[in-house]
Amino acid sequence: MTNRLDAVVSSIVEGVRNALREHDVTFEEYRKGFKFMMDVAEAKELPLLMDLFLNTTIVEIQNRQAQGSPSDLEGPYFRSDVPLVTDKIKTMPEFGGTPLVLRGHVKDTDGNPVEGATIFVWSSTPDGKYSGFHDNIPVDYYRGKLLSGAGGAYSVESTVPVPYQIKNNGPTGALLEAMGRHSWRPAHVHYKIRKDGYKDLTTQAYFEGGEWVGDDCCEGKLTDDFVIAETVEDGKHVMDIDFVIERAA
Ligand code: MBD
Ligand code: FE
Repeated sequence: MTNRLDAVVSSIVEGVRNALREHDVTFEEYRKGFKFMMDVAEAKELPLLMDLFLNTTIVEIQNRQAQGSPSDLEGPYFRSDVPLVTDKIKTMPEFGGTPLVLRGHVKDTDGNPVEGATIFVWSSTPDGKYSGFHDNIPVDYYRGKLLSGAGGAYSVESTVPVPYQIKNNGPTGALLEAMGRHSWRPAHVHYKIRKDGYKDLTTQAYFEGGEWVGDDCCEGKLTDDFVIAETVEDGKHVMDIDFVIERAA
């Protein structure tokens, strides 16, 4: 029997060794890299670093086999302890923001509607914060879970999110800066669709033409499936998305 753990870890180590050889990395540089990893651990930025460089690759591998809609990064700000919402997600009037209607359908891979699926949605405030994590914004704002109804339809109103700058005042931000890279993600809406008997679908949607859509620091978007052309109806922006979920094995 092959030892998969040994196979994967050995390949990772060999890949890193080859990178060091390729660039004639010196002992001094090696020590700096070593210190960087210690700093990342101490600043508790390991999840951020993984989102930045490696998580997308796992999503990419997952998407190779997928029959349903493409997955995307979950990111660090999912919360399952959120209220059930029907027509409106709570938003804070003092933040303003443009109304955004999130609507569409949940279907299975045969195109049949899926009713009673739970759709978690979460996105940034109009000033780029996530509730339940930043500035003491309560967790029941700017996020919620809704249920798909007749015909698999869902619809809920929130506000348009903005481009998001990942934490840039720690070692990860310093690395990006030193590499000459930026720390921005395009404006996005997160979704997680959950239904008994089906695989969870965790994904994100973006706005066509939005800043950083083609230059996400986390390289989150793997396909253009959920880069959505916004339409405006009665002064409200609309993000219309049909999700296809796959039966669990
Ligand atoms: C986010 O909001 C996000 O979605 C990801 C993937 C990483 C950092 C912040
Ligand atoms: Fe996010």
